[in-house]
Amino acid sequence: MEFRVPDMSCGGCASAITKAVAKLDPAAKVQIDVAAKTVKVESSVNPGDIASAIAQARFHPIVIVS
Ligand SMILES: [Cu+2]
Repeated sequence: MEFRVPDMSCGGCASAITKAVAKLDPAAKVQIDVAAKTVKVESSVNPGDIASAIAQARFHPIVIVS
């Protein structure tokens, strides 16, 4: 699945998002491109729940590929 996170702007944001996803699913693989503002996640958790976890870290993710 892939998300666009427009309010992600630096490595600190990226690590906060990675931690938020890992808290929900420790087995998730997270790949972040800060410049493109995209977050790719490999996880068996559904995209809505991953988006909620990212939102709880105070970002505003948009699902672009589920
Ligand atoms: Cu940042």
